[in-house]
Amino acid sequence: MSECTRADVCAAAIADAFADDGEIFASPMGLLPMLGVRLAKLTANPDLVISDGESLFLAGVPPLFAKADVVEGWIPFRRVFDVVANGPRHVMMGATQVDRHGNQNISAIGDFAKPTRQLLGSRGAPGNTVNNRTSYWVPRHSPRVFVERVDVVSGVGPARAREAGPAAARFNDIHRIVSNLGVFDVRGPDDTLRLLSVHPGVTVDEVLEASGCAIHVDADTATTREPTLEELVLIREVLDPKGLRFKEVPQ
Ligand code: F8G
Repeated sequence: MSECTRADVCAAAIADAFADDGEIFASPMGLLPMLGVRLAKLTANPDLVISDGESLFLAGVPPLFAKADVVEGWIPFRRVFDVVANGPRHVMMGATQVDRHGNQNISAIGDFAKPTRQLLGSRGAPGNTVNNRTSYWVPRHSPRVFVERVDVVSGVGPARAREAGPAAARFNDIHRIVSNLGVFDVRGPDDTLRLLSVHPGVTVDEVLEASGCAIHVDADTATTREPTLEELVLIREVLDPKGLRFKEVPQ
């Protein structure tokens, strides 16, 4: 088995973000999140409930983008909203920007009155972040993604959720931010970004230089674990034999 790649490390880090969730609905948005969630279901958390991202709960764990062979239930978008409101869900979204208070933006770049770039719109982010455990995946860590203040708040971080009142703060749970350089949470001082681990081969200074905002660093920062041999076999031979993950993390 050849050395593990950064993409493999990211997949295992994302799997770890879902490892302790138990029997809840995992909603991974994007390729590496989908890979990590399926890896978690095949290893640390077999109770995780997964879907094809469109309308079907899956009983098995098919490779990325393969047709589901065993279907367990019906989960079109309108029913996803029922699960969102009810709570037992962990969503991993993308983040065009994320700020040091854990707010996320997938809506627009620039001044709100006249944005320079229109992105996806906030989509499910506001409802997700006040109802469900929410994590973010950032495939290209850079100062324009990790910013002091997001241009538009799509996903709400802990401080803003508290400002909005107890109903918004009660279930706000920004769990992990996994980037191609490291793993973060929002348990730094005053609920700000904290570096939990750097991926193998990455230094803390590299992470800080690649970030446009302050990030809290504990005295001893861990190194993100490498995937086990079992996980590498699952990633390479079962879930992503075509190497689609290298489109997002080309290492
Ligand atoms: C930037 C930056 C930056 C990009 N700073 N500029 C520039 C400055 C870049 C380009 C231009 C475009 C529950 C639920 C839902 C549902 C359920 C309910 C959700 C029903 C489903 C449907 C719904 C939300 C899911 C995500 C988002 C995942 C992404 C990104 C992308 C690419 C990574 C794929 N920092 N960045 N620019 N959605 N997507 O130079 O300029 O902007 O750049 O939960 O929906 O409604 O509710 O982004 O942009 O999680 O993360 O979108 O938009 O394609 O092309 O990179 O080149 O044009 O000059 P992109 P990109 P230029 S949950």
